[in-house]
Order: sequence, then structure tokens, then C-alpha cells
Amino acid sequence: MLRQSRRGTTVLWGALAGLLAAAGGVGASMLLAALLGGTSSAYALGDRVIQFTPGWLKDFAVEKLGEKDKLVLLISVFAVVAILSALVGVLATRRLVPALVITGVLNLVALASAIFTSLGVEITVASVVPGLVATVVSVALLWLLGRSWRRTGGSGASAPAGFDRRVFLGAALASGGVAVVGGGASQFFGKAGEASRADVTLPAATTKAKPIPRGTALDIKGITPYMTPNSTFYRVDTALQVPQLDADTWRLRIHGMVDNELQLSFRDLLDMDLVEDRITLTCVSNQVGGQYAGNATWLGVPMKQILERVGVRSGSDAMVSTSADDMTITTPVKALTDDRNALLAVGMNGQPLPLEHGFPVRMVVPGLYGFVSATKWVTDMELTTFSDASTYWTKRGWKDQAPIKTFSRIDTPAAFSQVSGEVPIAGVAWAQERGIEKVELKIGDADWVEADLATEDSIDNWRQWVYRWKPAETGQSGNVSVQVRATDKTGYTQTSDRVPPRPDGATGWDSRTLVVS
Ligand SMILES: Nc1nc2c(c(=O)[nH]1)N[C@H]1C(S)=C(S)[C@@H](COP(=O)(O)O)O[C@H]1N2
Ligand SMILES: [Mo]
Repeated sequence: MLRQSRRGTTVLWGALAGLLAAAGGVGASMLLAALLGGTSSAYALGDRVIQFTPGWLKDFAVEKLGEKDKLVLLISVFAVVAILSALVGVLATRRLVPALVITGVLNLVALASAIFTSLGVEITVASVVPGLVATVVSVALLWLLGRSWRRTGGSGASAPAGFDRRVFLGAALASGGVAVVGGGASQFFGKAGEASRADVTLPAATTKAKPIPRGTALDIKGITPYMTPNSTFYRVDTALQVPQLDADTWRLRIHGMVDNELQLSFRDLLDMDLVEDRITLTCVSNQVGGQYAGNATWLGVPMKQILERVGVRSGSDAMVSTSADDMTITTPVKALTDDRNALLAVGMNGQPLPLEHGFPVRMVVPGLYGFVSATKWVTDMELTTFSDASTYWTKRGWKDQAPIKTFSRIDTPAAFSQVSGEVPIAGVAWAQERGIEKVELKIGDADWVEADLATEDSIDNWRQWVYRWKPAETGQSGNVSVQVRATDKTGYTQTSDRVPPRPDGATGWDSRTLVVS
């Protein structure tokens, strides 16, 4: 009996020792990352997990977990690290040296993930030191904690023996202290972007957006609002921690196949002629019926103007933009220099870009899915060719040419709603750069009927639509299916063929069943 409960106690204390050593290590790495402006090795590990997650699993996560995908990932990584640390702690109560070796190796894996970034090998003080210190700290703490058993000398592997409480307590306090200080420092320095954003005052646009025409917004309950507020604008990116950039030190370098390399500061951008424009942004991961689109007023410098200034050499057909968080995106030079209003944006709906949406500067290109155009936290642009460019998404099987596909979605009524009398069936449709020509519904077995379209703002904005259905007039009852399809101004009508988002955007008709009572 006694032996058993003692063994249980040893396991518990061992697990606790393992957790404490790990917490100390993570805390130390966060503290140094905050001080050196790098990433803590714990987050780097999460980043690498994202990088090496198979494409299908990533697609699944984005689809099923939506914007919580990163939170779920972080919690999972931390849970795995915690379980491993507890197990190593238990091992340490029996065999200290192997436990120390395993701790070292696990830490070095995390360190490696800070060094081998998605862009290649990056050996800098900020990428190496946090992981190295974390390794030393967690090995040292585990050794100290482990010694609290050894001191009083257990008599054999299964003998728990009263351990040295003083040593244990000291080491535990040290771990806790480092963890708290590290976490606090990373919170404190982690707010740098928000502080910088609060200091920014955007100048008025030289070219204002034209007023929103009357009739772009239909008065129907449950329809997607015509303009999307920043707070509800969809967010898609691979950043585990939102990059905290300082507008004062931000620089954008434009180089490669250009006549004159250029480096711009945030001030330089604000001093240029700013243009305001409403553009509907869309994600390639949007499913049939999906919510990954938003319509905002953007403020920025036309990319065309910037590229004229650097002088793009003939033969360059692609621009690779890189963000502060190492995202790389290839965009056709043509889309950045033709008449569409591709912007290097600093403002969103009258405010500096929110941190999650790319503060201080991002790209917005009408007509192209975000993954080939909308680089947030952008810091580098290289003019090159498609044959030389190899960037994040294209390496993962997505296309590098990805114009937004013509799309329509039913917003209301909800699926399986009980309906009667006159029922407004309504939603949005988009075909950026081409414009929406018509939206049609197929209700039950009846022929396609045309919906009323809200006033068009521009071809780069989505358009609301409504069809006022009177089931009694058509004699329809019970479960009735409703399908929607849009036709754009080139005459193309959405295909019913269902394809998934990868490699260049989903197709298929949105549909739902309504119950006529
Ligand atoms: N730095 C960075 N920029 C990025 C991404 C990213 O993962 N990292 N994702 C792109 C994708 S796939 C889309 S759809 C848009 C989404 O922009 P939003 O989050 O502001 O809606 O950002 C683009 N820009
Ligand atoms: Mo996207």
C-alpha cells in the first residue's frame, strides 16, 4: 500500500518537475524573443507545424475551424509539449541523464524550427539565442529538480524516497519566475504594433472614393451588409502571432528586375498621392456558400505609380512580395500595372489597417484572390518572372494565376426555415473586374427566375440581390430546394460542377432547402 501511494506521489512530483522545467524554458525563450525582437522557439515550433501540415489537413482546418484554426493549433502544440515534458519529468525521477538528454533534444527541435524558416535558413541572434537559452534553462532546471530526489538517494528505481524539498522549491520558484517574467515581457513588447498604430494619423485621400450610390444596400433582414466593418472582416493568414510592426521603422524595399531600386518608409507613402477605393476582397479557400469575402474602403498608393517609379524591366511578369512574417506571394505584374486600382494600402474603412489586416501596409488587388495578391505586413517586393518565382502557396499545390471566380451566395432565409406568404430570398454575388450581370434562382422544379439586383457600385464590388418568392402563387409546398447562379458581364454563367478550393477556387451552386407551410 505504502509503496504504491509513494510511487504515485513520485510520478506526480516528477510530472510537475517536468512541467516546471518546460515552463521555465518557454518563459526564458519568450523573454529573450521579446528583448531581441525575435520569435520564441515555442511559437517557432507552432509555425513549423503549420508549414509542414499536409495541404489537405490545412484545407480541412481552415474550413472546419475557420479563424479559430490558429488557436486550436497553438493549444494542441502546447498540450503536446506539456505532455512530453511531464513524461520526461517522470523519467527524471528514475533516470536523470536520459531525461536531460531528451529535454535537450526536444529543445533543439524547437530551436531548429526558429532557424529553418519557410524562407530558408535564417541564423541571426534573434532566431538562435531564445532557443539556445531555453535549452540551457530547461535542462538546468530539470537537473536541479531531478537532483532533489538523487540527494537523499532513493534505493533503486521504484523507491520514491523523501526528496529534498528545499532544492525542489528553489528550482520550482526559479521556473515559475522565469515563466512569469517571460510571459509578461512578451505581452508587454507584444503590444508594440498597437501602440504604433495608435500614433498614426492618416492624411485625407487626394482622390476620394465616389459616394456609395443609392440602392447598393437592400433593406432585407439577414442579408450581408454592403460594407464590411473592420471588426467582422474575415481574416485568413498563417501568422500564429499577429506581427507587431512599428510604422516608424517599417521599410519597403522594391528591387529585382527594375531600373531604380527603391526603399520607402511609411512617411514616404503618406506623402504620396493617396487614393481611396472600395474593393471586395475574397479568399481562394472560400467554399460554395462560404463567408471568406468582405467589402471595404481602402486607402493607399496605386501600385502602378510605385512600379512606374522603379521602372519594371521588360521580361519581368511576376512580383514576389514578402511579409514581415515570411509569407511570400507571387502577383502578375500586369494586374499591378493595368487600369484596375491595385493598391499598396495603409487604411481600411477610414482607419489605419488593423493589426490583423496587415498594419502598417498591405497590398489589395481587385479581381485576384488574396493568396496571390493581398500580402499583409509587406516589407519586400522583388520584380522577377513566373518561371523563377517559387512562393508559399504555389509550393503547396495552388495555382499562381488565380482570378476570383464568379460567385453567388444565399444569405437568407436560413436552411430549413419555415416560410409562407411572400419570402425574400436574398444574398450577394461577385465577379470582381467583370461585374455581375444577373443572378438567377431555381426554386424546386420550376424554371430559372431572375432576381432583382441592387445598384452596382463598381465591377470590383459585390452586389446584393433579392427574389421575392410567393410559394402560394407557384403552388409549391413542403420541402423546396433553392439554387442560385450568377452570370457575369462577360456572359459567363457559374457552373454547377463542384470543385474544392484547391488549386484555384471552388465552383458550384449554393443551395438550400426551405419548408413551405
Ligand atoms: N503576410 C500574409 N499576408 C497574407 C496572408 C498570409 O497568410 N500572410 N494570407 C493571404 C490570404 S490567403 C488572404 S485571403 C488575405 C486575407 O486578408 P484579410 O485577412 O485581411 O481578410 O490575405 C493574404 N495576405
Ligand atoms: Mo486566401
